[in-house]
Amino acid sequence: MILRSALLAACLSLATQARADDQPNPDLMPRVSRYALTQAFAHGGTVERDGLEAEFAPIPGADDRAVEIGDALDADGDATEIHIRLEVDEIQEEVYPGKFVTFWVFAPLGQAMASAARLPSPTIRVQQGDHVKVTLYNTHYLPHTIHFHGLSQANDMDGDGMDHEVPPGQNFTYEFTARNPGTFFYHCHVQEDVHVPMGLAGMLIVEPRRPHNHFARLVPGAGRIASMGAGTREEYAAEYSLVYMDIDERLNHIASQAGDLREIEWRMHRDYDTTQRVPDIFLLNGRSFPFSVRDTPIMVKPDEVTKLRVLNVGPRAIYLHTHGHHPTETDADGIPLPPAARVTRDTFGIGPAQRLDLALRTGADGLFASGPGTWMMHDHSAMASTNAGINPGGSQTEIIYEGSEASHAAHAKYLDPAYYKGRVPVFDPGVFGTTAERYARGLPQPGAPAAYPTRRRDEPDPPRLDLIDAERHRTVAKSCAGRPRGFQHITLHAGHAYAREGEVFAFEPRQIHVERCQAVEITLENTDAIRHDPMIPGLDPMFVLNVMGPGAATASFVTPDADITLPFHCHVPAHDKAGMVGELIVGEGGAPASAPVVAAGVGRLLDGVGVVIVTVPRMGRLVVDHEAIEGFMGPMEMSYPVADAALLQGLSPGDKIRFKIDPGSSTIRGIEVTDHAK
Ligand SMILES: [Cu+2]
Repeated sequence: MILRSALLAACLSLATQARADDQPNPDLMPRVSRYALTQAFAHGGTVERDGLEAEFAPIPGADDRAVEIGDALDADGDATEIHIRLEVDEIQEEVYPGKFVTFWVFAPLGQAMASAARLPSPTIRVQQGDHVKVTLYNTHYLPHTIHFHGLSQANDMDGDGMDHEVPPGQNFTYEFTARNPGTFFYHCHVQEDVHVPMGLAGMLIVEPRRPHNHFARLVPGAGRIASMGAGTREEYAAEYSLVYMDIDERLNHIASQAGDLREIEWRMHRDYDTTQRVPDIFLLNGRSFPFSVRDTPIMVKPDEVTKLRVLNVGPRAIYLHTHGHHPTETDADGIPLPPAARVTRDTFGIGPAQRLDLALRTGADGLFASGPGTWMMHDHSAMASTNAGINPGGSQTEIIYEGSEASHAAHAKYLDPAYYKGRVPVFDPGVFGTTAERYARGLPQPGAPAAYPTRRRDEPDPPRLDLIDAERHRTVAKSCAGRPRGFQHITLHAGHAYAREGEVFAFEPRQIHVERCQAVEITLENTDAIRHDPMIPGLDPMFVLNVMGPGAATASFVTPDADITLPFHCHVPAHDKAGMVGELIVGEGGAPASAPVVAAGVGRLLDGVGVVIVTVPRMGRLVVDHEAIEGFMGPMEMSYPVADAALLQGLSPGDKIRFKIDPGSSTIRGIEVTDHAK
């Protein structure tokens, strides 16, 4: 089940205390209302209601405390006090078909069994005049900061990374007043030549101040902005946040390759040389072609103006070219340009850290726009149109008019991972009088020297974190069904203070001895100023605790009636890697009796029943709260890849489903809705 915070419960009760004669129509209420200003909601228009709903909608996978909407100090009908809570997660993203890359991102504060982490780091949106607090919970194994780039702020809030590092396990709250509307960004300033390309950067938008101005304050990733601010809506029909970056995959690979944290630090900061970097992957909002078109298409209608907020996070300039259209530059680095300086052109050079706000006019006037269709929009530097040297790829997307056809991004050839491994001929082999099978006969010997820069040899793919995660959460033992024969209380200490050489976070004790069929009560004492989520993933029902520290919490479970050793770990991303693993030894201990289901069930699909938490089409994943899947996984909320993103179509949060899962790859291969949520 999704854990709901006490805060949410408290605010829900507050909402139900509204005066009877002032009750808003429940059909129009936000799905999760924790908003005290129900007057505004009841008497505002549709747009304001939509804004409110977006402002208070929970972020799937995030703790409710990720965004805290405070008081309206200026009494203008919307909140002035905004508190955002971020953590630092290590994640993997499939950036183009078959290519999984490890990143570090700022993410909305997570909850026990889920995560809202994705690339790029989330878009923060505040309003001019807002008093903003951003708490950085450093859940990662290296020090980090947040630097709010371009904002006017006090010197001790600058997060510059020289004197203000937030160590692992600690938190720090940055505070600023958003003085000027515009497009800004935030990023880590510790070892920034490495930490920014690893993904620790996101867009920060300061909306113009308007009364009754409601919109989503923290948006995972970037892309089309669904709930526009009132000031932007006055001038624009739609709005997009576009975050461009490039990476040198060899750097990102280090985080998933090395075993010891000291080795990761040394390889990233002492062995890898930023001055020798050669980027090979080019990202728009965390994706390369064809996924960039799928996830960030610029959808337009004729005779509209669309606002494009463009941020270049990467270390090289981009040259953004819009086919068929001439946008106008309206703001540079968060400052409005005087009318005489508002240049209209077809290619915009944008240096590292720079932001350009572009007004994209559509239609067929022959100057600003050339008419309906599907038009490319891409970084015109040659390398940026490739995925590691294979074209078409890179950060390109498309301006797509309503009713226009999908582009070549939908072509099966480009969705085949083999294409980007260089194993598919560029052109039809018939051009050369041959076939795909006979094509290789015309190639030089493997390893033959070449007098030009060649593609990097295929490195071994990094371990797939999602598959490992699913694998280690399989049920291997059930709690004793009968009445427990005994009771034991255990205090488990957690935090940086218990780490040994080479570790950052750890538990103490690391081995817990318990009896068979015994009730065990565990009190977790978390000495860090971040969350730790101890969990026994192989036990059914699953045991998990989510403790924001410093602080303690207690929960119980019953041990299996068998001699077995069950690993336990902290479920926060990468905490097991940082040292937070241990063993629960039941009775004499021992390996699980049942062989893993993979060996027995090759080719056999298992049946699952559950409730949809959220679909993530951009990642081809389904997060589902499911019942036990016999021999595979206990009842839990889990994120699984789906064999085809089309399986997710038509699914809504709350839908009850039946699904077929391949236990070997933990991939869902079929979904059937048994009961729609609405
Ligand atoms: Cu932890």
